[in-house]
Parts: sequence; C-alpha cells; structure tokens
Amino acid sequence: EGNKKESRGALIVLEGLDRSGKSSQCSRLVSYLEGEGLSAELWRFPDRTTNVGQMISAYLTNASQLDDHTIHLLFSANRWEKRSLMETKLKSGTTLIVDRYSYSGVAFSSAKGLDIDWCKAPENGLLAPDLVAYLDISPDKAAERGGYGDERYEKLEFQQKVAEHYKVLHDASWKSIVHDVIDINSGDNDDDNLAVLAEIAHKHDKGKALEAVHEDVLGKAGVLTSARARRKRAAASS
Ligand code: 2DT
Ligand code: MG
Repeated sequence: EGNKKESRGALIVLEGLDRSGKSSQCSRLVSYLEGEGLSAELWRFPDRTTNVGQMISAYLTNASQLDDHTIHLLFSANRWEKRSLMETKLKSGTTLIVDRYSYSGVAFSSAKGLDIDWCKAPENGLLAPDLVAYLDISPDKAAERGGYGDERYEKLEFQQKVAEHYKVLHDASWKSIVHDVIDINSGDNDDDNLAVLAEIAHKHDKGKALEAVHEDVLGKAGVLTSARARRKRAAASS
C-alpha cells in the first residue's frame, strides 16, 4: 500500500488520423495492463459527456456552426475541465490511456489554417504525457478501412491535411526530444505493439514527477517506425 502511493500512474496518449486504430489499440492496451494487475483507465478527448463536450459534439455532427478559433478553445477547455481529475487519478496510481489529446487539438486546427503557435498556447499547463504514440497510417489506407462516418472532419481531403500537420508537429519537435522510440504499425493489430506500449506504461509508472505541458513538452512524442522495421533492426543487431 505504502509503495503504491509513491508510484504514480503513467499518462499515455495515442494519436493519429480517424480510422488509424487508436480506439482499439487503447482498449487492448488497457485490458492488457489490467491483466498484469495494473490500475488502468481508458480516456478519450473530446469527452462528449460534459457541457463543453456536448457543444463540441454538436459541432462535429454539424448540428451547430462555430468559428474555428471558438471550437479550438472548446476542445482545449474540454481538456482543462478534466485536468484535476486526471491529476488525482495519476497520483493515486492509475495509469491513463488517452485516445487523443493536445496533439489532435493542434494538428486538426492548424490543418484548417490557424496559426500553429496560437493553437498550442491554450495547451500550456495541461498535464504532459509520459508518452505520445502516433499511429502512423496513410490517409488513403485509413479511408479504405471501412470508410468514415458522417462527422465534420471525416473526409479524405481534410485528413490528408491533418496528416501533414501532425508531421509538422513531428518534424518541429517530436523527433528532437529524447524519448522512448515506439514502434507502431497500426495497419496490423500487432501484439508486438501492445507489448512495447505496455512496457513503456510500466517503465513510466514510477518516480518521475508529473510535468505540465509547455512549448517543449508539447513536442514530446515517440518516433515512429513500423513494427516490421523494429524487428528487422533487432534481427540485424543480434
Ligand atoms: P473522435 O473521432 O476521436 O471522437 O474525435 N479533434 C479532437 C480536434 O479537432 N481537436 C481536439 O482537441 C480533439 C481532441 C479529431 C472527433 C474529432 O475531433 C477532432 C476528430
Ligand atoms: Mg472520429
């Protein structure tokens, strides 16, 4: 019990385009971690259950129209309203696996043409993830996977722009920060990926203090290569 209090949970974020497999990887990871006796919860943003979340949902389903800046700030407000609960959970030892976070916020809004620094600003001060894993899938391949729903952003042309803006985030800072290299190929539901993620969740479970998001931390994310490339590397070095 005493030990449990000292080790906080890990904040793990999965990011990617619509239909990249985030939701299924998130739930698989949570079950996997629970199976190992870890306390883990699946979270997602937007959290549509709150008042702010309902405004976001109305916007996404085209039931309402909002200025691009306004919806951007609502997405951020939706994270802010959950910040203290996240902190409580993490400090009490629960690992949070989060389906989308600040990176979606910045990538989707900047893909509409909003200034990227303006987009990042309201994220400053949110809890910094221990790991951001980007599920790398091409927009074309994502579109092939059973098609999109009817929501506002679920269109190939826009998803292509979002992919470019995720890449801008990646090139600007994600690469340069020392972080775990995580290998995900969302194209296949590879058990290797799960094991890698679970390992990282465990590793980040203890010791490190919670940090707040700031300009640099917003860039923290794993560098992506496919699981196949990872196996090749491992084979080559053995
Ligand atoms: P889901 O399909 O995952 O429910 O997301 N989005 C999400 C933003 O534009 N900004 C954000 O901050 C977040 C968290 C991504 C619904 C859509 O909302 C977009 C897809
Ligand atoms: Mg969606």
